[in-house]
Amino acid sequence: TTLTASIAGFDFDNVLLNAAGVYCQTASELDQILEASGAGSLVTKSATPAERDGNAGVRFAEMPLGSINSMGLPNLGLDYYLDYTITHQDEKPLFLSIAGLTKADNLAMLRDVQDSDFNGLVELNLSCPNVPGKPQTAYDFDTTREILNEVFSFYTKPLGVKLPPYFDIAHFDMIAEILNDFPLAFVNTINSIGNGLVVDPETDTVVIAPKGGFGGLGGEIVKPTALANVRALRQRLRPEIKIIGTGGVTNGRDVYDHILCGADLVSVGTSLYFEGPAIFERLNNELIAIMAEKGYNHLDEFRGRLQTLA
Ligand code: RRO
Repeated sequence: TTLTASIAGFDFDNVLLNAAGVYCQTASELDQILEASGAGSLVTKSATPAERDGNAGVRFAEMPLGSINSMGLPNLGLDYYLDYTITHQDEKPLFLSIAGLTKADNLAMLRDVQDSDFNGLVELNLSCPNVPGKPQTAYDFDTTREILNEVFSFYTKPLGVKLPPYFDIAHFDMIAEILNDFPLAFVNTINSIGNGLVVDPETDTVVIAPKGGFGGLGGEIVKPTALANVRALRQRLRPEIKIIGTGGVTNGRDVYDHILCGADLVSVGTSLYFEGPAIFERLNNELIAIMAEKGYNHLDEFRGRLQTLA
C-alpha cells in the first residue's frame, strides 16, 4: 500500500499535514511536525508582514464535538516563517501560509516570497474570521477576483488559496468560476466556520474572550460542511487545481472520506491540537487498514469516487 500524492509537481509521502494555525507558530512546533511525526508536509502559521500578538484573553476553547477560536492572527512575522521553510525545504515539500490584513500587505509579502529562495507552495489565506473589523475576504467575490488578478500579474511560484466554507450551491458556482480563471496550484477548503457562539451552561457565559465570544468552529462538528466544500469544488474546478481537504478529521475514516470527496491532501486542526503530532501516524495506520479491507493499494483508486444514490 502507498499513500503518496502530488500537487503541482511536488510529491508527498502521504496526504497528511497540520491545518494552518495549529502546531505551527514556532520553530519548535514546526520541528515536531516535520521531524517527529507521520505528516507528509506542514504549513506554517498564517503570517503578516510584522509579528502580531493576536487577540487578548482566552481565545481557544474546547466545545462538544470540536473547538472555537478567535486567535486574531498571532504570528512571528513573514521573515520568521520564510526562514524556517527555506531552511527545511529540502526535507519535504512545505507550505507557507500568508494572511495580510490588507490587499497591499498580501501583495508585499508575495513579492518578498517571489524574490526569496523559497521553492515550496504558498497558501494565501483569504478566510481568517477573527480579526475585528476585517471580513473574511473570500466571501466578497469581487475582491477575491481583484486580489488574484493582482497576485498573478507578478507571482510565478506555486500558489493556492485557503477558503472559508460556503453554504449555498450558487456560491460554490460563483467561487469556482473565479478560481478557474487563475493558474492556482490548489485550494484548501475549509477554514473554520466563522463566528459561531458557544455558551457555557455552568456560568451562562461565552467561552472565549475576543469579539464577545464569537469565533471560528473546528473539529468533528464541521466535517459535513468540509466534505460538502471539498466535493462541490472538486466537481467545479479544473482538474489541474488540486484540493487540500480540511475539517473534522479525527480518524482514518475521516481522511478516507475527504479523499473520496476529492481531496489530494488532508489537513488536521482541532484533533492535532488535542492529540499532538502523534496523530499523523495513527491516521496513516487507520487509513491503511481501511484501504486494505477494501483491497485498495493507492489513493487514486478511490479519490473523488463518492457514489450518489439513484
Ligand atoms: O488566527 C486566527 O484567529 C485564525 C485564522 Br488567521 C484563520 O485563518 N482561521 C482561524 O480559525 N483562526
